[in-house]
Amino acid sequence: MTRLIVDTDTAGDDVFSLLIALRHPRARLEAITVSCGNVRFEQEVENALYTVEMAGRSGEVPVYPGCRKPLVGEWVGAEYVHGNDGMGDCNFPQAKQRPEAEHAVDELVRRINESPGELTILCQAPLTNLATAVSRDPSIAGKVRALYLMGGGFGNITPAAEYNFFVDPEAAKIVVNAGFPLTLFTWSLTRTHGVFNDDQLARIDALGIWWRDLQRIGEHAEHPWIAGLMVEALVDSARKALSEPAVSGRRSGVKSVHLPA
Ligand SMILES: [Ca+2]
Repeated sequence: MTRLIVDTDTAGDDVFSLLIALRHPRARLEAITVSCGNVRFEQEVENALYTVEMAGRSGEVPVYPGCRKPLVGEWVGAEYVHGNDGMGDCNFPQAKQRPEAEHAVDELVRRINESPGELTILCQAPLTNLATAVSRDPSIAGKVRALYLMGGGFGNITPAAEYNFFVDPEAAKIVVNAGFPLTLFTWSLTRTHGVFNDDQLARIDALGIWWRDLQRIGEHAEHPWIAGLMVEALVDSARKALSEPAVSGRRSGVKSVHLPA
């Protein structure tokens, strides 16, 4: 059983990994921490709460609001990609579960210290929360079981800058050099390998479920294997990428994977 914390700037893309974490039988998602990122901060929090509810886990997984702006630079949103609500302008209803009163940074420090060597952290947003947490308590870098980051690689903002690193480059520098047992999944990697193959697409098509409905996976409890299928696709992609990296190396314990777009 993998004990997880996911740090997210919840928009439609982050919803997929949250759903996997919420539904996978071998994952225990213990907390969601929200960072500044894709859309207006309060909306990101609502999107995370709505995702928990749609996964049928309302009230079971706490959502902690974190840093509302980058460490140094100005916040840059991505509403032009995700819609004003971050969910393709679906304007979903407010979830019953409400955000926790505690700050995400406090919770990261507390939870990692309380379970040394136990927690896997997945960061899929600008790294403001984790950078602040490890600046406050550098010992947490040596206490997580694994840290997975989505960031870097060829850019989707500039030719050299991927969004998460672009929005808070100072935070990225702090986290990458903090000594975490880090595996980095770049934007280039997600564009080339983070996709379903033909066989997996055929199995989904056979269900007669529209693609958009996959974002409401909680309503398809009769097909829980979809979450497994998504994991399968991601793990398969990661395995291929890790076995064929164009660039790899170690830096402060970093395993970096960087494939051409
Ligand atoms: Ca994200």
